[in-house]
Amino acid sequence: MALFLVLAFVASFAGAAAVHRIAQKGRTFAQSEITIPRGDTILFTNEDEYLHQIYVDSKDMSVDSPEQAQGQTIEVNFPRPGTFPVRCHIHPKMLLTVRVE
Ligand SMILES: [Cu+2]
Repeated sequence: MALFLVLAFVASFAGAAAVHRIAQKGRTFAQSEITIPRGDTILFTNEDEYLHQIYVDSKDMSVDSPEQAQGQTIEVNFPRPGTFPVRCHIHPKMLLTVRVE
């Protein structure tokens, strides 16, 4: 019985979602695109001295974060497959393309 519980515990973590980190630095995202499995989370950390913000506006996903001071991290989960542009209201040129498989 104890062995069964251990195996069930391991199995439940084998498919666990991962976390990716992308900085906002120099008024841009540290990378312009990323491909992740469905259910993963991206942590966006503001490494600039000015404010940033995160938004996604697509038919399958809508995110609109508060303004993000230097050093603050915003966490965004991507539960659905598709291609999602991640942007910043404050800096319209900032664009990260997230492909969720
Ligand atoms: Cu910004």
